[in-house]
Amino acid sequence: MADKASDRPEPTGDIEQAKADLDRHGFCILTGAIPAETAAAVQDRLVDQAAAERERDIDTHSAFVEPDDDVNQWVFMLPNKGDIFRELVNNASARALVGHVLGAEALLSDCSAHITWPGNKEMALHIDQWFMPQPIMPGDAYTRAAEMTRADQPFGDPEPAQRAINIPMILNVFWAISDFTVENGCTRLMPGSHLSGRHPVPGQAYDCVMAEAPAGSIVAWDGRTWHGASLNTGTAPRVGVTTYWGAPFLRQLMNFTYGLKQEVVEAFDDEERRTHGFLCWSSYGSTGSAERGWAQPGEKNIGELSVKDEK
Ligand SMILES: O=C(O)CCC(=O)C(=O)O
Repeated sequence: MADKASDRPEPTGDIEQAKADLDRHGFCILTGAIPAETAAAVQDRLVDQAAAERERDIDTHSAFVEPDDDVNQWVFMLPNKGDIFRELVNNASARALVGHVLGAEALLSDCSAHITWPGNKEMALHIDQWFMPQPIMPGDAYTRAAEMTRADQPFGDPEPAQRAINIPMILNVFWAISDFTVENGCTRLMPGSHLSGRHPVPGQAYDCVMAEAPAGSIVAWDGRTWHGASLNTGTAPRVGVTTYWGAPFLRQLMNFTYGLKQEVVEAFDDEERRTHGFLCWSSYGSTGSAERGWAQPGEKNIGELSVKDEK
């Protein structure tokens, strides 16, 4: 039997190894995905943006994953906040991992920064696709799909399930923009937990792997993998960016079609417009025609008409 402590993914520069790590362990650490200069440019933009949002008292936090923690800062909707973030979304290695786990028609669901500051609270371990209904046997009771809550889950141990489990619906391609270290609170993850079909028991300690990674790396995890940000016991902020991808029929975490600035969308090529949700998928995301086509803002869509109206 494999030694559990050593049965974990090591940082790798090899994309095929990273894909194999995702399959086996539920996460991977891919080094050198962007050059150090790009990571530094992203960091500069983010530090400035985050400081400006704090200065204006419009800084944002995540009550869902970090209740009562005003130290950690989330900078949401990054495509509106700098062209440089497109490099993370369009990155070829990131897209290869997304294609491997989710397939070619995945959508970008979120692109936001998580800056963990010294003095933060530890984020609880969780899975990203908490909303997925559990597989059932005919006649079993179930939680209604439109009434899921984060508390409404099967909690348990991270061992492989002996029953059917869900497939991955989310891939979180999380970017180490600063170096990720144990001291500054890098993401911790539980190898193999993606195959358990369970959620971590709240408050229980697990033998997680600390995903130490140099700036410019991707730490990517399957939507079923147990993970969370850790305590920053250092002196400088840890800067991470989530580019979080999902199946094309899932509602996106960020409502890009409504919230993106017009000039941002105008600068996108067709593939970027598709990944942000502007292309209708099998009639999902449609804005007037059930056929596959581009979403249109309300003022361009057919409104109330009558044959009595002038044509
Ligand atoms: O900031 C981190 O290390 C983890 C963030 C996280 O848990 C998430 O984006 O779901």
